[in-house]
This record gives sequence, C-alpha cells and structure tokens, in this order.
Amino acid sequence: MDQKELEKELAAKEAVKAVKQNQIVGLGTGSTAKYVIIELGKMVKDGLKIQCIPTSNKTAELATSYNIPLVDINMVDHIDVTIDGADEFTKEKMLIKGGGGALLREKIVASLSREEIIIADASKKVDKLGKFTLPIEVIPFALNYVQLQLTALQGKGKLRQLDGKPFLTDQQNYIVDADFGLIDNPPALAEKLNQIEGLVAHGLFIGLATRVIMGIGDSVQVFN
Ligand code: ABF
Repeated sequence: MDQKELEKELAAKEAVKAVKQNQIVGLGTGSTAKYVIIELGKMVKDGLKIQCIPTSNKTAELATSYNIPLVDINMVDHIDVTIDGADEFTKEKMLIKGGGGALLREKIVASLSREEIIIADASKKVDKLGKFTLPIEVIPFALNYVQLQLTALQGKGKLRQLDGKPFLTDQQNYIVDADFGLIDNPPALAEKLNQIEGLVAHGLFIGLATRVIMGIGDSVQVFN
C-alpha cells in the first residue's frame, strides 16, 4: 500500500473508535471515507448495531455491499457521528469539500450531526484554503446567473464535465469548480456564496467539523 493510502487507512481506523453501539452514523464519500466503510463493515459483522446515512448513492452501494444497515435521513432527528473526507483542511478545521461531487448531501449530513469527524492523509493539510478549486453545486436553470455572480466575486468558474457532458450530481444538478485563488477569509466568502439564488451548496465547510484526524507517516495527528 502506498504512503497516502496508509495514512487514509490509519485516520479511518482512529475515527471509527468514536462509533458506539446503537448510534446513527453518517457515512462520507470518497477514497478516504471508503476505509471507514470497510472498518464499519468488520465491526457490524462482529456485532456492532448501527444505522447509517450515506452521503451519496455510491457510498450507499458500497455500505450495502458490506451489509451495513442504512436508514433514510428523513426518519431521524439527529446523527450521532459522521466520518467523512475532505479535499483541503486547515488547522482551524475549515474545509474544502466536494471534489467527489457529493457536497450538498455531505453538508446536510454534517449539519445534522452532533460530531463531524474529518479524516485525511497529510497532503490535504494547507495553511490557506483555495489551491483546490472550490466545488459549487448549481441548479441547471441558474448556471449562467451563478457564473456571473462568481465572476463578480473574482472567481473563475468552470462547469465540471464528465465524458464530454456536464457532470450531474445525485440531485441532477451541475458542479461549477471555482478558482478564487488562495482564500484570505473563507467565512466571508462562504457568507457571500450563501446569498446567491440557484447556488444550492458550496464546498466551504466552516464551523462544521468537530475534529480532523490526519494520517501522517505511521501515526495520526488530531486537530480538535
Ligand atoms: C469527499 O470526498 C469529499 O467532500 C471530498 O471531495 C472527497 C475527498 O476524496 P478523497 O478522500 O478520495 O480524496 O469526502
């Protein structure tokens, strides 16, 4: 296994220690979150009883393949703990998420969670967010309008494509990847993006992560 994969797995193994019997658990999306699903699959096999809420169709499929029980998010009034990945994080636990296109569900699940644990390999830690272009989920009808608003905020938006067609999210929306350069004030930018009609979610997660667990070398570092 290469170093990055090892760090992802170490972070996942540390994070699943937070999962307790009879809890409602949010399942993240992506290649790091996959290790959580593998670990939880083993724990369920050994008798752990949990109900899980996936953040994407892909994660739902993967969890089902490991016999992890799923529950409809609309049947619960809280989530005990969610473990998810990120594209970038700072030591203040500000994040960019959405590289995998699941940011809207990830944000809803994070918002309903009492504990949001982010796991990452060491390459995801940055001093300032923004080298990774910011994913923004947009209702197709609003694409042009949102692009104009992003330009007004000095962002360069690019419609994400897959196989020569616009990439579609699980909600059948588009993703615009917006380059704002390094972001000096992420909370202020998040606030401005929140005001744009037709923009359903952006990948700035501010004040949502309760803990970041980073795999580094052969150990983990925790940001509380
Ligand atoms: C999800 O998966 C995202 O929010 C983020 O975009 C991505 C990270 O993927 P990976 O773990 O494969 O780097 O957690």
